[in-house]
Amino acid sequence: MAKDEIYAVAGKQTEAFEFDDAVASVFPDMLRRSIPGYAASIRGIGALASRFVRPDTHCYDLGCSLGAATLAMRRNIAVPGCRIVAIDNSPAMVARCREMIASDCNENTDVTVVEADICEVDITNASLVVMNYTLQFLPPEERSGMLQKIADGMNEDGIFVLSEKVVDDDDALESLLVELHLDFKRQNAYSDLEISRKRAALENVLVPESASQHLHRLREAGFRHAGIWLRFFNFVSIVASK
Ligand code: GEK
Repeated sequence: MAKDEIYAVAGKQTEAFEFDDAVASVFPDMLRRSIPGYAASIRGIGALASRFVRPDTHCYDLGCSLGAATLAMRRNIAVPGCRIVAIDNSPAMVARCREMIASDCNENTDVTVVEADICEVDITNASLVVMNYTLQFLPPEERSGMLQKIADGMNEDGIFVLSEKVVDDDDALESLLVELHLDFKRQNAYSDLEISRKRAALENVLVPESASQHLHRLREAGFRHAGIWLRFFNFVSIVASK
């Protein structure tokens, strides 16, 4: 797995973060070392796929990157006639995702990888929709419309997985969670310089909200049941159903 050294070298830190070829080429290492609970989120998505995906329905991986969640779904879908639609608007991610899917030997479920803005795609007949750490990259004013579209396109017994970096409503807890996340990155061999350069690059690109804001917005979109099923420091994953 190629090592993420993007912010170890001078130069990049003056540009806003982008999902370009340099990021795509080190992405698995970047996520493993940056997102507490990432591996658990992927495992959980697999478990939810085996439980919730119904025959002849669609599954969506919105902001699929290299397709980790898509592959977890595919390995765990036990029913026929389904299609996974994996969508990302980064050409570098989509190209590599297509390679990952092509080299996957489990072909039980069809996968279509689409290069598109998730705000522009239709969601229909969905039994599972996954947004694993992607809503945080949409402008806040577009988030309610996105969730409404997901709710409208989901079947009554379907499930939505929303994973996000969050901020805490309590200032003291927020400071603690930020410190714990910094320690997590240091333990994963990111230097303080790399951490501060990446934080500057993500400013106004990744805009986190509180878990309570997400839960409120989900209820407004028509998800009557919504709650946190996974949390590690300031990263949460929520499941929601209608
Ligand atoms: C995983 N889910 O491995 N339309 C389409 N894609 C977008 C958009 C948009 N409007 N905005 C951002 N993206 C993955 C990890 S990464 C999370 C998701 C992270 C894409 C962007 O190109 C990137 O590939 C992904 O969302 C976010 O489970 O890097 O923290």
